Amino acid sequence: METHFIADLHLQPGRPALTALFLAYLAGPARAADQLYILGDLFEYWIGDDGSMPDYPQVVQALTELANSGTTLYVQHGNRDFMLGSEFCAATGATILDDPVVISLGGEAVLISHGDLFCTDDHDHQRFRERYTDPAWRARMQALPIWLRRLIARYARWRSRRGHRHKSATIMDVNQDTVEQWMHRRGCRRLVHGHTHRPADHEWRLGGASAQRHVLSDWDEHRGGEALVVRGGELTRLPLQPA
Ligand SMILES: [Mn+2]
Repeated sequence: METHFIADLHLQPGRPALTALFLAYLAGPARAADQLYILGDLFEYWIGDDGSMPDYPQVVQALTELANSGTTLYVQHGNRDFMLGSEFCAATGATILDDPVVISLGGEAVLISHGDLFCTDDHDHQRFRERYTDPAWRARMQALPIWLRRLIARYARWRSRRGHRHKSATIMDVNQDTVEQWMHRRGCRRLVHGHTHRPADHEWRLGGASAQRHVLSDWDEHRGGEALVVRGGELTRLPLQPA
């Protein structure tokens, strides 16, 4: 029994070496996983299954092969690939999960999330999050012509890069009170998330007992990638080196 968690690969057509790193993982270490959870931002942007799936034939194929080999695939939306939809799921065998959601990991209730939900000090981002998590807003986006969605995605990435230059690192990290509220509300003492690109295992006292927050690493074709592997109650971080 092995469960893998990955997030923030930010795959994009212009970074073939990054895609190659992911394909090597899917054909290699991921095969040992009974479940693979992709906690958002697998793609740098996704303008809808109709517009983006043709950009990633190898990724779709490799995910399908992994699913066929017996690994159950779960995907959460990130703030970049929130338009991932039913065609992608039908093609790959993946299931899209709510964000956040509680899963059972070796009998323990664990909260999993992309993570931007907890970044409540970033008010701009929370306004954007309200929009992109609204199914009606997403449906309106999906109804736009592909060329226009492509343009909007390019503009959004430009705005995000510009925005990050003016925001402090603290504002873009999680808010501890928000984290604790969600964990309390969902009855979990362990949280796994991505988004912040600050891989770490945090342990602290929450309501008189120990609590853990595992932040997943983002991926890079030079630095490599990482999967959080849970096996027999043990958590390890598996580094994935570029070829
Ligand atoms: Mn993100």
